[in-house]
Amino acid sequence: MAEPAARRCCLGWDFSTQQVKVVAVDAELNVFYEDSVHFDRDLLEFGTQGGVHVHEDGLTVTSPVLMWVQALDIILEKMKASGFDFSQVLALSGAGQQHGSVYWKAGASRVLTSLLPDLLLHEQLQACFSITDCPVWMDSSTTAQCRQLEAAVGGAQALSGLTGSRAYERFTGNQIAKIYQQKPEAYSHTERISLVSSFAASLFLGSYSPIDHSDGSGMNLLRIQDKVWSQACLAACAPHLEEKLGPAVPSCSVVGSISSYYVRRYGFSSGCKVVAFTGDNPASLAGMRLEEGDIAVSLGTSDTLFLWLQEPTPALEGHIFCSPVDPQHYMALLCFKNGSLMREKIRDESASRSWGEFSKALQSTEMGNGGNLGFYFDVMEITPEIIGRHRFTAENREVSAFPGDVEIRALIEGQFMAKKIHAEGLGYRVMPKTKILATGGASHNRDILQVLADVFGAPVYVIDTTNSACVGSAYRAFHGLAAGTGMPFSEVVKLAPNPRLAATPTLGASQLLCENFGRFKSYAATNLATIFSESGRCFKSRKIISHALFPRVCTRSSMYQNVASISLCL
Ligand code: XUL
Repeated sequence: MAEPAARRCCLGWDFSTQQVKVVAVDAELNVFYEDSVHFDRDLLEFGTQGGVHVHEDGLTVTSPVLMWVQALDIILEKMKASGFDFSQVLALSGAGQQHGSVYWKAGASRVLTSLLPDLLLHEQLQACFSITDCPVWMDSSTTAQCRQLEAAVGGAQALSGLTGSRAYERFTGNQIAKIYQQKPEAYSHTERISLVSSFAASLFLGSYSPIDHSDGSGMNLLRIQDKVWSQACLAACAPHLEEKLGPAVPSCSVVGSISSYYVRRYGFSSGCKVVAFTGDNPASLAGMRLEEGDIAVSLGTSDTLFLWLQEPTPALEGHIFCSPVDPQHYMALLCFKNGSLMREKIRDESASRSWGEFSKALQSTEMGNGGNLGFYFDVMEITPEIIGRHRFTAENREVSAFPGDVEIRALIEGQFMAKKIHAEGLGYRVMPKTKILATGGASHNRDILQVLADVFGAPVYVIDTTNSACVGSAYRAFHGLAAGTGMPFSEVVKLAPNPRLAATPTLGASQLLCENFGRFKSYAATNLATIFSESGRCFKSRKIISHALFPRVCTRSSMYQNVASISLCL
């Protein structure tokens, strides 16, 4: 699909878990070139599955750093062979899978700054890493380090208030702490620690790129309010960490010009700017062109929400990151495990395995579902940590089944009400100009989107996000170029194709759903309170994570008893 015409453009890169991708976007914001290198398929010698190695303990997950370097070599050579005109690239930026970390060995900086254009990158960087298998976001082996970090700063909520998230195993500070504790030699021989994003930017710069504020928020180390490293968190993770991390910079910073290596080997212009790389989720937010008050909902295997926030209230669930496109604002990320798989199960059970029947059920039932509410978590949910199916009638009676069409509406209304509750818990408020951008498998079902519009009281648009991190990176490169002029990101991307309107809220929906919403919240709160008081099991207080998000604890005893049987797997 290459079109070797001389088109001024920006490149957007994505160093994701399974592949490296690139797109070229011209000044009218048309994507005119795409390419990718798939780790499992194109770099067989590294023997990864899904781009990673899962270690014997089942918890440790790493990727070889040289595989990422070699993927960049391959893709650049492919572009060159296709006649891609690198001299037209004004700027580039990129995204990396979040939380993963790269450990540059003492002396690596010298190699980076003197790359020889006759050799490939991986031939020159072989000996530049003190850790060759990098921990990635799928790693969950650092529970001990998480507890240490939370204890050091006064608990999970205190850490969340500082850094935007309670301690998560995959977050980089905890990964660094594990490396320091288990491989102290390697740690002491490390001169610089990068995120996957800033590592990739460093390859283009030919020197160490700073970490940007948005991806830096996924480390449990950056104070998201004043955007400086937290000395308390640094000290709790490892010694001399600040000097190994280097500074953190605003996400729209130009971090330098491209290394002469790329000018001489590939014909880039020496004026080509490198704009700070960021995490894949922040880059996707840019690719979807989220604006103040907007929400993006990805309805996939699991459901993910991105929110644009002005005044975040960090909680024990979900993550707050600095915004990648507006230094004053924030984004939130919420992940719900019971997404499409749950919808498919209920479709199979209650709609004869047919999406058509599923839609008919939504059309034939009233908004508000006659007061019937349902919670459906067949796999252990993460937001909050809960499992089980529970159904309540309008009279607050728990029942073991609903008629099929009621079941279907209870599932969909329940899934979206839960999202709204958690979004509000992080400080999100629907604004008159709010748009909901839906993507993923279930975004093809208009009736599901109608419920989404009704629950949130905002119009729903459908957007294709296949390349959103890559395209968002190219948009961010244009934004970085314009940063000196103070032009807002929304202005930079105004020519990009508009999403398609799919559903508008039904008149009166929000009033009708309001009561259900309150009851839904109460059930969730009561549920946790009940389990807390009635179970003989031992709970860690941080596990009662929904309390902050479900503040309206219901005191009506009938309702209290109704939920006593809800099984929380803690
Ligand atoms: C976000 C996260 C994942 C990775 C995937 O917190 O861990 O979405 O960014 O690449």
